[in-house]
Amino acid sequence: MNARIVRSKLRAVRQYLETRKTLFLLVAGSLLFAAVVIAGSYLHDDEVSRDNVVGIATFDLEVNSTNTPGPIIRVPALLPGSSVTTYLPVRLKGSGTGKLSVIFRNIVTTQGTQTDAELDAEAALGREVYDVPSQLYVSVNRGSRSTLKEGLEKTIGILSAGETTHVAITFEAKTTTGNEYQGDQCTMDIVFNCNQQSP
Ligand SMILES: [Ca+2]
Ligand SMILES: [Ca+2]
Repeated sequence: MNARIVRSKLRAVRQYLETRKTLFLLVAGSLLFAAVVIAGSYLHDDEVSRDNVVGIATFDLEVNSTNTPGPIIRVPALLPGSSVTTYLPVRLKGSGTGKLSVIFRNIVTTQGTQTDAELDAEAALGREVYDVPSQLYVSVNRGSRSTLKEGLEKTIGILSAGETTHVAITFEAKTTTGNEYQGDQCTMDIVFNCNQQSP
């Protein structure tokens, strides 16, 4: 066997040994990784609660057992110095507590049918007069009186969930109302407002 052949065989042996070493290192690394993973996999357990729900509560005011109460007062001929009171149930359905108030909005005044006495009074004043709200007091649940005006708000109080309260709204024509207001009228919306209070 000549020297060239011997060197060739020795090189082949070295390559074989290098390949074995690499394989050994790969296998050893894999075994070490697996050992670490298995060592960190302690016991465990899961429980699942299904069909959970979160929604928003309802908060629904009803006046006279309806959402569309229509007119609640129709008194076209109130005498100065007299008053009229209307009573009606107001209910808060659903959840929560609310602060209830009444607001007078969209007030429209009209001259109406004019009598000779009214025409004489307006002639003496030199102008037409039909500002009816200025001649009306409003009170709620016999509370303080306020002259009716656009946006007037009267607080009623706190309503609990499911509670029904009876609200009395009183209109009173002032004793100072004169002939210039005969037959005059005003119309308005009466808004029942309920605001949720902090839980
Ligand atoms: Ca409602
Ligand atoms: Ca008038």
